[in-house]
Amino acid sequence: MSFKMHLLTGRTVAVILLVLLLLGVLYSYIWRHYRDGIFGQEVRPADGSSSRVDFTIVNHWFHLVASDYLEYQQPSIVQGSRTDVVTVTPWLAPIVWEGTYNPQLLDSIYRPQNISIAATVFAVGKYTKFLRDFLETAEQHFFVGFKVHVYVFTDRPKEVHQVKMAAGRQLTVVPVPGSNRWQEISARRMELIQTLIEEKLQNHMDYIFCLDVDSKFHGRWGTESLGALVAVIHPGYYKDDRSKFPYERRHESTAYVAPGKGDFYYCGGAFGGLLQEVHRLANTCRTNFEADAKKGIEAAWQEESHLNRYMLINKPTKVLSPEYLWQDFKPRNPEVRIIRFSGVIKNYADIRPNV
Ligand code: 5GW
Ligand code: MN
Repeated sequence: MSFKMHLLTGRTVAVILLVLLLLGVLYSYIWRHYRDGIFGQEVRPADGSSSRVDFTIVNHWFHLVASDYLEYQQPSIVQGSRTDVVTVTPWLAPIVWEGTYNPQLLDSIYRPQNISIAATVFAVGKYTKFLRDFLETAEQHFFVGFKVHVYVFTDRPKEVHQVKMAAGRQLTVVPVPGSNRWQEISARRMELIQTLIEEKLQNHMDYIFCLDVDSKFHGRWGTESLGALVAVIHPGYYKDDRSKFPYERRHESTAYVAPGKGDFYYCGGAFGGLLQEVHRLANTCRTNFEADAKKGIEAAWQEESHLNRYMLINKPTKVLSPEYLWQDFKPRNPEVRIIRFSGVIKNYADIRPNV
């Protein structure tokens, strides 16, 4: 007894405390790096500047829990439900076509996760006239039964029609300055998406979709479209050889795509995914757009060209078929069994500013 007491006095106690302190510091240091290594995502802009954006851990995406009670048709492993179209990319991302998925099964997986989806839409100048149809049809078809937050960016907030929205769904109007130059509107779109994610959505929403306003929903657009990085195949080029894609072809542009390269031609009018993925995309496209502008270059199809360049290098993890952005003036092709979202026919002279 007296021997132990002797050991635990004076210098010994100090040494033990010091060792414990060191162990504590070491432990928290290791734990932090371990955690960051697994979940952390540093998003560096393309120009290599040091801004850092942290996103909360998104677990649900990696773990799909189905209900034990739902009964559904057995999926076949030898007989594809669609044989008239390609349903997977060479990098093994699904290409979503009607008939390839079970909406009830998908919804039953995602509903308990209580996911939230942000949607951005720009209505600058006379484009506000498209808002009402866009918003009303979104209520009927876009992620029905899920938490949806629509952000309308406009220079005419008074013209935003009050649309009755279901519980759990809301609309926020974000005032932006007007502009007569499409180039400016286009460039600002990516910047505003980036800032919205950084300032408003981070840690609140899971997914984001960025959509053109001159369009309407006609059919379901839901959980089947979820993915880390989601692109939509442009309805105008999906049967064409890549040499016909209207990529930016000048070397000087950061959107340049070499002849003989390219997977699909994607729409600038609809893209999305997880917040951190879309943040990275918006940041990169904006930076590249600005680098081009400094050299006096404007890519062939503005941000659509930059988006296509981005998606060539950063492969989308889910690809949506042209069902997800058709054009009203185009007759429906037989492989397109349903049109879910489609650009309306517009009178350009009537709506676009004189440039
Ligand atoms: C578009 C073209 C030239 C000049 C201005 C515009 C423009 C686009 C505008 O004045 N206001 C506006 O809000 N936009 C936004 O950009 C809309 O959300 C629009 O849907 C999107 C893309 O422009 P679009 O739809 O005219 O392009 P396309 O290729 O779908 O015809
Ligand atoms: Mn459009």
